[in-house]
Amino acid sequence: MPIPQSRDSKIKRLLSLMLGALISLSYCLPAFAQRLGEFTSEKASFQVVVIASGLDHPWSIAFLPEGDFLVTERSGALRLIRKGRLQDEPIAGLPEISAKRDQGGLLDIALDPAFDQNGRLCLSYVAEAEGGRGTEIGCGIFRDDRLDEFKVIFRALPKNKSGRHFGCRLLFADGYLYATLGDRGNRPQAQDRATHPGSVVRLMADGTVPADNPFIGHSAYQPELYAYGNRNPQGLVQDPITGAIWMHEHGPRGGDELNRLMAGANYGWPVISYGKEYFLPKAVGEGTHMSGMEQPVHYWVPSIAPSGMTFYSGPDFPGWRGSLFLGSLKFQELVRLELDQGQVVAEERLLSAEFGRIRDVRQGPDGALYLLTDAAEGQLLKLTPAE
Ligand SMILES: [Ca+2]
Repeated sequence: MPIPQSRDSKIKRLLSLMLGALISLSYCLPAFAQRLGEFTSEKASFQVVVIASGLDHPWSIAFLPEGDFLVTERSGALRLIRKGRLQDEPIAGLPEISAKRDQGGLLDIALDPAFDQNGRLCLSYVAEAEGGRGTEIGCGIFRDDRLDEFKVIFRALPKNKSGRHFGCRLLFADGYLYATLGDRGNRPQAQDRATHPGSVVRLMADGTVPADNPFIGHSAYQPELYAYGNRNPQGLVQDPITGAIWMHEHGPRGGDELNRLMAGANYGWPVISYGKEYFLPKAVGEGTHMSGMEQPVHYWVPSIAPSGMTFYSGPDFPGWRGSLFLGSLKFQELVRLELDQGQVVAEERLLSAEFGRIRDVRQGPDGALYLLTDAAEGQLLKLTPAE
């Protein structure tokens, strides 16, 4: 016999049911979400669904508090996906961006850690000025679906006319903003601490230089530098458990690297590398080891062309917890690395050539994995447990 309920408790129960439905709706799939199939990993079974299509070479994702997404397109637009629908109009208020049919354009987006309170977000992009093009970072306030008060907080100098190796992954961690900068196709700059290209810089959130950056006090060096000797780093992520920061970079022909980011470290490019020249069977630089230069934790020969990167720590895939995921542009794969004591102990390749070049990989606030595919009709995909 059912326990009689007061009218109040019935209303409470109804309200709590409605609230639960609203919460589960916030990141749930739109009714028209297209399911692309089920796949198996050594440690999980998963399905892939399309969240949005029609993105022009998307580069990076940010997760908004209400379950919406902001996605950068390399061609220069910032797009809003609201309630599972890509909005027609790009976000207004962006700076002038130099986007050509090369590696330059609008690149990364990172929400300020206090985004919920201040609405602030930062972008990395390529800008043109005297001397050519270069990576810049600027931040603005996202309100009423536009970007207000946009301010440039960093310019990588010198600029040049090359269309290559702009980086630029952004990471807010431990109160700082880190950014990776490519060598702009001018290799010696990676070892030259008087220039920015080919390095990782560390800024305060407002763009000022932290007083304890490692090369402060060397007047010839750029004060923003945190590490150097990088070719084209485009992955940067913090381990949510250990707090360590990991990065990867594109090698030449072979020699893509996974590195631990450390203050003041020299990652060796172009003096040491596991890669070869593009048109010669000739190694780049002076070998693979040199004292004073870091060895990568892991490297890939042949190159995978690594893109976005994330640690997985969510509830959906217990077997993937602690794995480091990265996209491979070249092999059109999702790469899963298992780490133990800071070393890579296993590597698994997923989704080989299923969906094209994978440009970004992120764990969403809902614990699912999200991917961007790099194409003129790029997609935002979501990985959830197989049904
Ligand atoms: Ca290196």
